[in-house]
Amino acid sequence: MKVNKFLDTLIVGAGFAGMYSLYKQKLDGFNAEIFEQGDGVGGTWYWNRYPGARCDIESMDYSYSFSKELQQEWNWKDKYGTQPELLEYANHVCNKFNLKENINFNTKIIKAKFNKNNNKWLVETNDNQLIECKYFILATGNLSTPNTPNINGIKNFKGNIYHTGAWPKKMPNFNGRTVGIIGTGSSGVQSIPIIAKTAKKLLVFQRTPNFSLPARHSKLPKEKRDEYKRDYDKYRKLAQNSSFGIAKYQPPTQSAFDVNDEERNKIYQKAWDEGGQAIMFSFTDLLTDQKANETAAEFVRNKIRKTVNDKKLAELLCPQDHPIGTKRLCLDSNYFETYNRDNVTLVNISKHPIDEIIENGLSSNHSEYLFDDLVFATGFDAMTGAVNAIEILNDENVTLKSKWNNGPKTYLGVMVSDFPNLFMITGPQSPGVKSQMILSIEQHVDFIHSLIKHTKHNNYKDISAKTKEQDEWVIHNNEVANSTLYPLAHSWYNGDNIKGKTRNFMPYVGGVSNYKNICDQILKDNYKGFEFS
Ligand code: N01
Repeated sequence: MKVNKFLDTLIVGAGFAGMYSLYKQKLDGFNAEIFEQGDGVGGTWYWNRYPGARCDIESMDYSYSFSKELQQEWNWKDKYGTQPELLEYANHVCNKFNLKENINFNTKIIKAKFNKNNNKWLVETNDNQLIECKYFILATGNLSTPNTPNINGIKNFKGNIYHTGAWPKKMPNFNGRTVGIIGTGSSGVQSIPIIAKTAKKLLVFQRTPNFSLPARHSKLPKEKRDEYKRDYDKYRKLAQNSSFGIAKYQPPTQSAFDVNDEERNKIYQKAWDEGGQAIMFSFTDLLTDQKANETAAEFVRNKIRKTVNDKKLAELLCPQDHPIGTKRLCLDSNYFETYNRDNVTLVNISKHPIDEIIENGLSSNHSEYLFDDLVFATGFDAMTGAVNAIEILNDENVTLKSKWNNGPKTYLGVMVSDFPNLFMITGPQSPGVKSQMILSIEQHVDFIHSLIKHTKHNNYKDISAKTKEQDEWVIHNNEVANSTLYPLAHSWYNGDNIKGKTRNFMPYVGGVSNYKNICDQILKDNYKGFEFS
């Protein structure tokens, strides 16, 4: 077959990771291109256009730091970026740094095979292009493969079906319609209050309630924006040196039991009033000690009980199955208040699971529920879904997917042994999803770029991760996770949400600051754990 294009670097995905990676590659004179299946940049913020979609990290943090000019010229309008604003920002970055000329839109990468003879990857697209590249970078995102549960009868449904993670560009009009929504994770929690405002009736099918904290959205006052801009370096440093990559959430210093009940509740109340995830940063042991965690969990449950008028309904909305914070916390605007509306009904499908979808609704062994439109807010095949969707073969014809059958194994979340010159940005066993994503993306891209530059400047043919160091990293990742309460939850962090996926806690929860120090030390230690040929 004829090769259509020769590149130094092929990057998959034009989200924030892919764009920054392309920027770095171009800056250093690499012949690099992105292949992106959508028709625009933005990744998550391109696909998740559902009503109410916005970031749960404040805009002044959730933004690129690599260009001082960019961070000074861009004026965030909202405290938490809305999806349209974030997409506009992504487009601005793309234009400002002339990235578009190196992006192939509407093109999906379907296969990649490493050729040991020339130490290059041969990559195939869905429109039969063949591209040869030396470095192959997966910037495919962690939450980018929507999960639509395979419910019996789905094909029989006559109304419109939507998925929050692949929302149409033209906003559907729910005016006067009865809508059914399945799922009460972040996407459901954000969209339910908005859909409820226009729909004639909204039926929420809840299997497991989630903890959600008030976001307390507001416009971003100019003074606040200016204050940040005046001292941006300071805030970026604070973020880098924190656990989750957010400047204002510095490590707490006392245990939940260092204070009495009254004092503890005062601290929780202050954090609740502030909004966002502040509560989880109140005490040192909230994610390591179940009793400490329960004090915060019960505080939040009591808020739900106070908000929802119907007492039985309030109990149904109170999470009891996992410690607070061990599943990704939702941030909401009037989520629990929405259940006081006459046009909203919560259907408890944990008791009566969905049997099948019928042409005008769905049925359980208990009842039939009729609606015009169905929204799946059922999440993603997280962290490995998008990587496994590409058939990636090493020189011995072994697929990455088969290597990961019992869960992903990576070195630092950036490389996999036996797959030379293949990199992933914020892959499994890195802090990516447990951090301010753009900060982690920048750190990962910088690190990967150092590895690539070192390979090139020394005329090495390839770079790969050593198996021993990779295995040690995976063990370390699991040890860190097992010293916390995270594994107690059934969550997408460990693949529980996907039928048949091996249970494996994927993110590194040792903190972004520790992780960056480890990566920096590896560079200083002569690229420890990597081998070059
Ligand atoms: O997905 P989820 P998401 N039958 O997996 C239910 C990020 N994000 O799209 O818990 C019935 O959290 C499932 O029920 P259960 C953020 O990191 C960020 O909401 O498995 N129900 C659950 O209620 C987030 O964590 C932002 O029992 C089924 C829901 O669907 C991540 O994306 C906004 C079912 C899925 O919840 C994913 O969030 C949005 C079935 N067969 C998302 N299958 C912000 O920045 C699944 N469910 C604010």
